[in-house]
This record gives sequence, C-alpha cells and structure tokens, in this order.
Amino acid sequence: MTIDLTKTEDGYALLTLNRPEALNALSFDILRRIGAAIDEVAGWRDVRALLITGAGDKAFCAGADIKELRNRSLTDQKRGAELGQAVFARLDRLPIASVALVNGYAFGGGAELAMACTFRLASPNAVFGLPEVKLGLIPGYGGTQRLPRLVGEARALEIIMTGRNVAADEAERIGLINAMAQGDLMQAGRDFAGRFTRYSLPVLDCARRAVQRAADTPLHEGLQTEADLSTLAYRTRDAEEGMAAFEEKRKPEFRDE
Ligand code: CO8
Repeated sequence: MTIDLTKTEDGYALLTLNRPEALNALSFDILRRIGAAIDEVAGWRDVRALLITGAGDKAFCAGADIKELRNRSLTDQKRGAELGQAVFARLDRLPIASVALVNGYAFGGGAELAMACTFRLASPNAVFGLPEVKLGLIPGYGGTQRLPRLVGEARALEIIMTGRNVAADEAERIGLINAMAQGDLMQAGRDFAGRFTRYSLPVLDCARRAVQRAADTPLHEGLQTEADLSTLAYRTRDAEEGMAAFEEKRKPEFRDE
C-alpha cells in the first residue's frame, strides 16, 4: 500500500503517504493515486477537512522519487512535472480545506505538496527544503511559485538557490507553516481544523477562494472577486442564520447551505 485514505470518526478525511521505507517518496504512481484520492474526497459530503500526513516517524515526504526520475526520458519528465503540478492544483479546487501535518522531512515534492495545502502544521522535528539544485534540478511541482507567495521572493530565492534546510521553528517564523505543534501532531491537526470546520463550509470556501486570488491578480480584479464571493456568501442560508443568531443572542446553527 502506498497511500491510505480513510475517514476519521470526527469528520475528517485522512490521506497518509505510506511508503516509509523510501521516506514516502513520490513515484509517478503515488502522485496519480494522490490525485485520485483528492478527487474521491471531493465527492465525500460528510467530511469537513482533508488532513495529509506521512507514515513512519521520519518523513512527511522526501520528494519526488529520485531513482525513478533518473530513468525517465526528458519528455516523460516534463509530463512528470505537469502531473505533479496538476495533482497538487486539485487541492486548490477541493471545496474543503486541506491541512498538511508535517511529521519529519518535507523535501522537494514533499514540501511542494505541503505548500499546496490550505494550511501546514509541523512537529518540532520537521525539516523543510527544496534541495533540487543539489541534484542539478529545480523544483517542478509548484515550489518556485508557491514558496515566494508564502515567504516572499528574497527568502524563496535564497532557500531554493542554496537548497538549504529550514527547520520547523524557522518555518513558523517565516510563515512557511501556520504553527509548530507540540505533542501529538494528529490531535493538533484535528484541534486546528476544529477551529474553522464548525463554520459554514460553502462560506469558508468563498473566503478561501477570495484570499487565494489575492496572490495572482491585480488589486482591482481581486477586489471584484471579493465583491462577487462575498455576495455569494451573503446569499447563503447560513449567512441568514448567522446574522439572525447574532441579533437573537444565540449560537448559530449552520447547515452548509
Ligand atoms: N527518492 C527515492 N528514494 C528516496 C528519496 C527520494 N526522494 N529519499 C529517500 N529515499 C530512500 C533512500 O534511497 C533510502 O532507501 P534505501 O534504504 O533503499 O537506500 C531510504 O529512502 C532512506 O533514506 P536515507 O537512507 O537517505 O535516510 P537518511 O535519514 O540518511 O536521509 C534524507 C534522509 C536527508 C531525507 C535523504 O534521504 C535525502 O536527502 N533524500 C532526498 C531528498 C531530496 O533530494 N528530495 C528532492 C527530490 S527532487 C524533487 O522532489 C522534485 C523534482 C522535480 C522534478 C520535476 C521533473 C519531473
């Protein structure tokens, strides 16, 4: 088994990269399976967030499978980069938030998978890096685009061009992760997701899509997107309920409508 997809009893989808003997490295087959798993989760109406982690106690994911990459023709490699990008982009289109639970090494494609998630939590022993230049490569699964959006261009250039490691505490300081979790990472992930999943899912989706547009549109277009999506949220039944509950001084009961 190379990935596991389950539902937790408290309403989350849990995707585990399960190839610990190779530090959960991403073969093309695993990439495709991750894509299929994301599509499957998109059809689940009874989960409120997707949690992604790596099996074993050493790695979230050590990146693309280097041994497999070596044996590919150039055309295949281009297809490989496009495959990785397309699979990770599906996380953006997932109507629920995704949370990477980074429990060790997150290198190359592993860091890129984490960066494609809506949120990132890491254990204190987590180590991030885009070490592709050490292999004579550059990041190909979105790292050159997502890292600068998270940490700024200067830092992203330095991290990518030196290929250096970024420890969890630095990752937290520079905004690469949302938080470093003390104690059980899975529990921390559930607690973190619990802070937003009690709200209306379609409304959260509007908020997420609006914020994600900020990075790739000029301000006037981004503001238009915000106007459109805030109107969409305003028209939900949950918005009606939320505002009524405020006036009636009671807790709102959201129904994801
Ligand atoms: N690919 C394949 N196998 C791997 C990988 C990997 N990325 N990482 C680790 N493994 C394997 C090792 O080969 C080893 O297997 P074996 O026991 O059969 O030799 C096993 O996992 C355990 O690894 P180590 O013995 O190396 O464990 P250490 O604790 O000594 O070291 C490290 C851990 C530091 C994480 C080390 O394994 C390492 O540096 N791994 C490679 C990290 C890396 O460079 N990742 C980036 C890969 S490139 C990429 O992700 C994007 C490429 C974009 C291409 C786009 C075009 C398609």
